[in-house]
Amino acid sequence: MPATGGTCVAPNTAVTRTILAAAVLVGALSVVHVDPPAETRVTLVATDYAFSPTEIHAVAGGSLAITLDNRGAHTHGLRLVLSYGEVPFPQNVPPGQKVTEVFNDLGSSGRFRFYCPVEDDDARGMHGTLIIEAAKTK
Ligand SMILES: [Cu+2]
Repeated sequence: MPATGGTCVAPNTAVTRTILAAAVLVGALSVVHVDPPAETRVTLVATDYAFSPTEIHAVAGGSLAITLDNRGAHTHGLRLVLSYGEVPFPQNVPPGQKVTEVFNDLGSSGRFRFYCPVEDDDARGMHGTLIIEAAKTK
C-alpha cells in the first residue's frame, strides 16, 4: 500500500513542520534581546570655573569616553561620582590641552555628579550631573 502510505505520511510531515515552526517561533519570542553595551562619547569643556555641558548621559553596562578640553587659564581635573564610589580622571589637564579617557565600569543606573577636584573648583561651580541610564532591553 505505497500510495496510502504516501498520503498518510504527507499530512503527518506537514503537522510536524507546523509544530516545529510554532516551537521555533515561541522560542524566538521568549528570548530577551539586549543591545550591545552602549558607548557614549562626550567632550567636556573646562573653563575657569565651569564645565560645559553640565549634564552627561551614559548607559549602565556601557562605556563613557570623556575628552576633557581645558580652555581655562588654570589646570583642571575631573572626578565621577558613581554608584560604587568616586572614579578620578587619571590626570589633571593643563590649560590649552585635551585628554581623552574611557571609563568602562559605570556602575548601576542613577543620577550622580561629576566635579573638578582641583583646589576649591567644585565650590566655585565646576560640577555637573551624571545620569547613568539603565541598559535598554526589547
Ligand atoms: Cu578645576
